[in-house]
Amino acid sequence: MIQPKAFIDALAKGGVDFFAGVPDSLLKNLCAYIMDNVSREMNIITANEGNAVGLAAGYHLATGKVGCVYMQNSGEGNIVNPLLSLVDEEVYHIPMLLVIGWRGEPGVHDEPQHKKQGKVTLSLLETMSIPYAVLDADWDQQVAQALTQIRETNGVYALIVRKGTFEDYLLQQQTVSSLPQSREEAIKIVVDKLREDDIVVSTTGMISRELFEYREAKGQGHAHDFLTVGSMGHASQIALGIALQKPERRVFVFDGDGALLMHMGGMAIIGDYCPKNLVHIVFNNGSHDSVGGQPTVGQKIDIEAIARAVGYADVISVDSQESLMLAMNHVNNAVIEGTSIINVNVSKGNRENLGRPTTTPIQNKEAFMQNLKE
Ligand SMILES: Cc1ncc(C[n+]2csc(CCOP(=O)(O)OP(=O)(O)O)c2C)c(N)n1
Repeated sequence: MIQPKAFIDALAKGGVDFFAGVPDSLLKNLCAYIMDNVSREMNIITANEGNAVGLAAGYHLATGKVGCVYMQNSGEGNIVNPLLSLVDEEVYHIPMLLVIGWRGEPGVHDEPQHKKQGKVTLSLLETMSIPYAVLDADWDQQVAQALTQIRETNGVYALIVRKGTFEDYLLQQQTVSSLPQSREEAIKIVVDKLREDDIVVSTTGMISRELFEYREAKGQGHAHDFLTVGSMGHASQIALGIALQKPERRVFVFDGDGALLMHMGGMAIIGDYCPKNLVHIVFNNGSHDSVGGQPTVGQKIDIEAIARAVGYADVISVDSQESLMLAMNHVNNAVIEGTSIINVNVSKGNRENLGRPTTTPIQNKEAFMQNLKE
């Protein structure tokens, strides 16, 4: 296993000390070490992985130096466009190091949303003519070789990180939240206030897992919920797609702040169409809780003001169980001529023994579509 410190020191020795990226569970220890030991100016947690490529490109333009982009392989799709139309040698030819967590590696058990991405992770890089190495015991030589190749070719190089590659490192800069409710408690309050025929589109990570477990505990089945297990940041648009076709059904989005930020432009499209059967709920813990708790700007920005500015009809922000109940009563009883949003500030963290959905994505989709027909 590699010590995060030794890895970052090896990069620094090779002149790489600027980082941008979206955290990943396989890179949790590495990301935590970077958070604690690299200044805010030199480590930028971006809204999505494509933005991280943009930042590393800007860093190179300003300094002539090579930046490092860290990410989960789920984010490969988000980097394809800036890699091919900005960074590529046939365009601006900008050097960059990618560090990519390999979820869904063939032969290693993982969740369904990672399987296909895991299979094509390396071949996608090959298609983009990006050389790579899968880190192993000779990691220090691999890092040196990667940096030499980047220097010699002025190109991009990817280091692929398998599960269990990095030694543990515990984030020192833990932000302690004083908010009185957890995300799971907030989810329960909202679910308890839903009507029989309301449906939910929930986002990637623990939000979907907590929703699944609560439905299980209540014996309600799962046909009301579309669990967006992958495709981070797109749940609100899936919900918009449904809401516009099924105006007689109320559609609730259970979003995360990280997911909301990742593709925030979607809010403006919701605001423009503004269906009154859509309710956007953001469980805002100011962090990427599902992959290690690294901070987002979720609790620094005014989500209410943004929603209002892009045209949401009803905007509420709450930070206690009581105010969430009142907000749900309002959404249930008031006449609102458009889409509502409730920003629910919650504390970080989750239950240790939180399970995962036991239904497959296809079973989930079929039951959900059947429910929508009824
Ligand atoms: C495109 C993409 N990038 C990164 C990930 C890894 N990932 C899964 S959940 C998650 C954090 C989600 O944060 P948020 O939406 O705030 O929800 P929370 O986990 O805090 O409840 C990340 C980064 C992913 N699944 N897809």
